[in-house]
Amino acid sequence: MQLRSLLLSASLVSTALAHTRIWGVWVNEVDQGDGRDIYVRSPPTNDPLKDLTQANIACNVANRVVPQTVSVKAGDKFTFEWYHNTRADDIIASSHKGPILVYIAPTVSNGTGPVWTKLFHSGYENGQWAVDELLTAKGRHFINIPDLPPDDYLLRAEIIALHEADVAYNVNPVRGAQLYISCVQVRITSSGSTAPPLGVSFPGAYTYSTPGIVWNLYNKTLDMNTYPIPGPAVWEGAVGGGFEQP
Ligand SMILES: *[C@@H]1O[C@H](CO)[C@@H](O)[C@H](O)[C@H]1NC(C)=O
Ligand SMILES: *[C@@H]1O[C@H](CO)[C@@H](O)[C@H](O)[C@H]1NC(C)=O
Ligand SMILES: [Cu+2]
Repeated sequence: MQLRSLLLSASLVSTALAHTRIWGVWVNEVDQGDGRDIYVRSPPTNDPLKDLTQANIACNVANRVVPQTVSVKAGDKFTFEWYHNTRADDIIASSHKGPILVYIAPTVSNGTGPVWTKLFHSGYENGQWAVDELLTAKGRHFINIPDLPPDDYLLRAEIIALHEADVAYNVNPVRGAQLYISCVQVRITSSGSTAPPLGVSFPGAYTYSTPGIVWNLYNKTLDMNTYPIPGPAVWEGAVGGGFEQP
């Protein structure tokens, strides 16, 4: 939420700053503990990114090696847990509706180059945005780990909040889609043989004219069911995901 909107609507002040980042993860329903700066390349604040051309669109502004990795194997249920200020709080302002996406890249790439493969995305389904489902699930969404070769990987979880996305950031830098991104260091220990295909680059995968980066949530004649989730199709080697009801 930006200052101009705050001034226009004081009633929104209490939720306007309910921004988000990842607290930690669960593997097969087992809590892996506080991951912040431990196995999550945690951004220093929960502020969104809006400039799609910056290197930090890959793994946010603090993309640096953290000391631990989370061990997983093919088929594991891997759950991301988001938070606002403290664990299990209000997660993200309910106004911040939009899709949720998960990508993977080899850690050795540091997220640079055409290395990102999409494993999951959810936009608008059954009258709900992915962010609505995330809130119902108390900040949790999951993927199943695909059968990839053993290696260290970065899992990039992303929320694209559309509440000011009726115009692109490069046209009006006060508004634009808000991207919340956290990368988690994992190590796949199972012995798959299918490497993820060459993927997309961040920055690069999204531009200001990519369908779904500009979208007017408040346009009553626009069918939300036609919302195009940004980025490539989900890779056919991906094995699903969703929102974990607590
Ligand atoms: C990793 O990428 C980030 C940009 O996302 C950059 O700031 C950082 O220096 C890179 N680290 C290494 C080790 O290349
Ligand atoms: C609302 O959506 C309709 C249908 O896509 C479109 O024709 C119209 O221009 C949109 N209006 C605004 C204000 O974005
Ligand atoms: Cu906001």
